[in-house]
Amino acid sequence: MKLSKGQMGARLLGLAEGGVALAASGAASAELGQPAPWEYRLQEAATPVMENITWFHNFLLVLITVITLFVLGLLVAVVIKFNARSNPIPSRTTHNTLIEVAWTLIPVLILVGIAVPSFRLLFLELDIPKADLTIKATGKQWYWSYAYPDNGKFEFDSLMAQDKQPRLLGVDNEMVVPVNKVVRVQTTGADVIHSFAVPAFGIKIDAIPGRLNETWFKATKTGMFYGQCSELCGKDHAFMPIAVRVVSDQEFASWVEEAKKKYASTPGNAYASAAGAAQ
Ligand SMILES: [Cu+2]
Repeated sequence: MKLSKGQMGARLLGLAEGGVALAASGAASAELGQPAPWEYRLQEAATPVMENITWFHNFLLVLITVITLFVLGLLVAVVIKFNARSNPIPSRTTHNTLIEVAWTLIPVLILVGIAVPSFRLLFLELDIPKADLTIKATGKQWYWSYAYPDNGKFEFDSLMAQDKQPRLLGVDNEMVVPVNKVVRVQTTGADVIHSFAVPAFGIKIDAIPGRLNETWFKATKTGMFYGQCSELCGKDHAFMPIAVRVVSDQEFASWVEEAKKKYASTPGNAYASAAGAAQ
């Protein structure tokens, strides 16, 4: 197929417009706490940690873009100005103290500039503030179990629900937490290594058999937030979603009352029955 210049231009313009429209609609249809079609950015932050991660990501993106363009500019200048044709008699300079000090010091300063916010973020993630409640998430082949030791010591299983939306992320029993409260999440694995990850909260932590890991989040928005096991843990690895419902304090309190009754008699609820026996 042969295209005239005008047709070609129109086609390219059309493609560009389509791209812009796609990007705009992608941003518009992006729902809080879950992936969106054609999404290329991080999910919208729902915790202070994720806000920090997003800021750091954007900061680094700007920095590496500027550095890459600068290096590209230098390369282009060298290619154009110093090739054999335009520069037949090359300079014999081998030393320039000012430039050598500059190209040592400036990268060091850039790295320090990256290290400061990087360590601040690391400490924010690892220093768990005084927790309002603790939830223990146990990874199993291939679903999650959530225990609430501070709220009546019940435990329940959370399995992917085929009939629920979003597809492959909906579960039968969601983890429920109160908004604006520090939730400490302890993770372990019952069989193999799993990993507890919720993108909008900025958390991802391994769930390892025989070991208790912990992380935390403080959701500042209510709604549904979805994640996934992020460790290759067997054939149904892709089908053990994590769904967290963030609700108000009153809603959480009434959910706890309901959950205590609903899950008290769950057969095989080893955690609750062991806790009951110990009392
Ligand atoms: Cu897993």
